[in-house]
Amino acid sequence: TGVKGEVEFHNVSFSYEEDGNTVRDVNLHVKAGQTAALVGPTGAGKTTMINLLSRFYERDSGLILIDGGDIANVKKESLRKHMGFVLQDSFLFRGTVRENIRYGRLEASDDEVVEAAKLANAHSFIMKLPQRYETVLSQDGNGISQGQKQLLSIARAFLANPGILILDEATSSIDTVTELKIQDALQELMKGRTSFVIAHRLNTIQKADKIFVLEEGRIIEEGTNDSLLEQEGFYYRLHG
Ligand code: DUT
Ligand code: MG
Repeated sequence: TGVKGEVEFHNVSFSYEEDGNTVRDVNLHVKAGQTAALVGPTGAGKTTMINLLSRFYERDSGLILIDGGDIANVKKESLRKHMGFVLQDSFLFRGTVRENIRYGRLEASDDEVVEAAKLANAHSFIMKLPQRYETVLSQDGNGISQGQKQLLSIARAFLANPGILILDEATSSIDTVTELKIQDALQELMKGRTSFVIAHRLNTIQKADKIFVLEEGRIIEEGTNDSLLEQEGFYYRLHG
């Protein structure tokens, strides 16, 4: 995959506008292969942290390191090649299912696309589409459900085989069967990769190696589910 996936933030601050800080002096360390959960109220800065790690925005100060190297010294395209994104609004484009899974990775064979779709639990629904892998999707994925869109973005991530995964868990309701397929595929996808999960499901949060609790751009607590519950702080009041 190219990177081991150790991630560090050192005194990182950022704001979208001149005034106010959206992310304030954040420090975090996630070892290669670990799962980090970002939790906290709306507007706390969870998505912004991910935006900074993937350089959709540039930090104002501090350091962000991957495997000890400053991400500011890496081309954005090379940086994102090592990252897989499974987001709430998975980004589909107008094109066939196959093209959407391949996502510009022209070297991937048709067999590899199908293999990735199978790993993502997406193959069976794809085979029921009118033209199967050749079915043309519109940008908003007409004719397929929210959950199926997520399965496609998981297939894309399997094919890309990134060292670092970014997951933004759905808050919208997805039918139980698809939800189980998503959970099962994600568990497999996360194996051996550093994962940052903007977590809403209690189950995901509890299983994380490290939970970071954000409030108003700061990390106010961090630890495992057990250690945070013991602390009886903010996390305890949210989830205890
Ligand atoms: N913000 C902006 N401009 C943007 C995005 C966000 O000013 O383009 C502000 C809104 C909020 C703060 O930054 O006050 C943090 O937003 P973020 O989206 O990071 O919060 P979140 O923790 O991801 O919230 P949610 O749980 O609602 O997704
Ligand atoms: Mg967000």
